[in-house]
Amino acid sequence: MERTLVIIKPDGVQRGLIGDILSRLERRGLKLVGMKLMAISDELAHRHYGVHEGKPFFDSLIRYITSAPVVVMVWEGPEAIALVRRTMGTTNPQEAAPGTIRADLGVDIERNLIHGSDGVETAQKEISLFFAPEELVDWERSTDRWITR
Ligand code: IDP
Ligand code: MG
Repeated sequence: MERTLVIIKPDGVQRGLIGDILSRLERRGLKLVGMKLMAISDELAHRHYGVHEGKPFFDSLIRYITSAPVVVMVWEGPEAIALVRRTMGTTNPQEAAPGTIRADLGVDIERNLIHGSDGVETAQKEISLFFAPEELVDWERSTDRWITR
């Protein structure tokens, strides 16, 4: 079982797409174990996107992610990290496969709606950046046995 950090970025919130994006992950069968609406501070943005520091799009990325509220979530499931990334689609919506969130809802690489952790270590690091342990809920879902065996 894996956990992954997902962020509905400012464009997703502003465009009223929280429900659509959430619904795709929920219907897929992933389990929501943490969620909040928040503003990302400049400091938190730098820590979250530190790996991209020095790249030409970095300043613009920081301005974008701090420009308006976001919804941060932790989703749990088998292979949750890769599964979320495939449901998101590739970084550039123009190249993303139809049916993915980024392709269906976006057209611009700097307005690509959603973040998902890219590996087990980054997922753990990102989850702890955004959530205190007591904000995550361990719960049994009555439909679990109809989703996994
Ligand atoms: P990911 O979000 O698909 O994991 P990353 O390479 O981790 O993609 O980049 C983080 C974010 O930075 C992207 O989601 C996108 O918003 C932005 N970004 C990445 N590459 C570019 C680029 O070449 N031009 C402009 N923005 C970019
Ligand atoms: Mg990334």
